[in-house]
Amino acid sequence: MGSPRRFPVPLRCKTCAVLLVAVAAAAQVRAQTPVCSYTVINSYPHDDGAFTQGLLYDGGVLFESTGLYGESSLRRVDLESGNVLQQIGLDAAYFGEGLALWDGNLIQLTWREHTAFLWNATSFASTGSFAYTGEGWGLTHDGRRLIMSDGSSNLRFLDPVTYAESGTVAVVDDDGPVDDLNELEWIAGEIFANQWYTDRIARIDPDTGGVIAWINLDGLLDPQPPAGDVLNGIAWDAAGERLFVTGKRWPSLFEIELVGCPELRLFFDGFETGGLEDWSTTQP
Ligand SMILES: [Ca+2]
Repeated sequence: MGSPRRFPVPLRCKTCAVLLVAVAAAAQVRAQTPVCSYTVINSYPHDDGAFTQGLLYDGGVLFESTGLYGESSLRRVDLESGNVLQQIGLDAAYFGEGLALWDGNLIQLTWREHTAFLWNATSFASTGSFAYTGEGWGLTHDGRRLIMSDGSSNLRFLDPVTYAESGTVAVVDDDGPVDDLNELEWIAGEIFANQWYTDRIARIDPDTGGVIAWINLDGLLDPQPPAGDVLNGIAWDAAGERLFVTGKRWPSLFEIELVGCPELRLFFDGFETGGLEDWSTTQP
């Protein structure tokens, strides 16, 4: 005599149906990644020779890292005029990339040279360097960890003192993994990331990697820049709550406000029960 079935066949089929509904519901959650827009608050001059790869705002000025071999630089820039107040060039063997400010040092990544340079943020004097594996694209920090992109759909977390990698998060939206994550900015509990060769910025939940919303910046620079001179450069004035964006060799840098977006993570009282936990079940 065979052992009795745990469930009668009809119930097992019903269980399958419930699972299918659950899968469909999860897909529905992924299909709901909001896409929001922007309005321009201010427009400022930007050096159209600056191949922007890293941008941040601190102490009333912008710091900028520019790329290309033989043209890479570190700059202090006046916001209002766009004038370059201070600049050093990188050796022609290095292609400048992401930029973050930590404990008085500017940390500047390089694209394929596996080297991050440390510069005194006041004097721009060299204060060291460290090595990492893979490519360097964007860099920011959340107050306790450096956050780095490498062109993939993963973001890496690095210890800001030892530079050891402490973890990664896979970034996904309704369409799956989000590749080509580029320049980064930590804003009110979220990671903002340019996606290379698009006019979009992803707002990423740092815990789950889920894209909270896309910001569509289509049409921000008019006329359209030449191919390759893409949107890249996000800076946040935390004190003034001002968001700045620009692009590679763009003649303008814009202060924008978001339109039709979900509230920023730390500004949203209902975050803890806001349903973002659903993302943890939809990551590949
Ligand atoms: Ca930035």
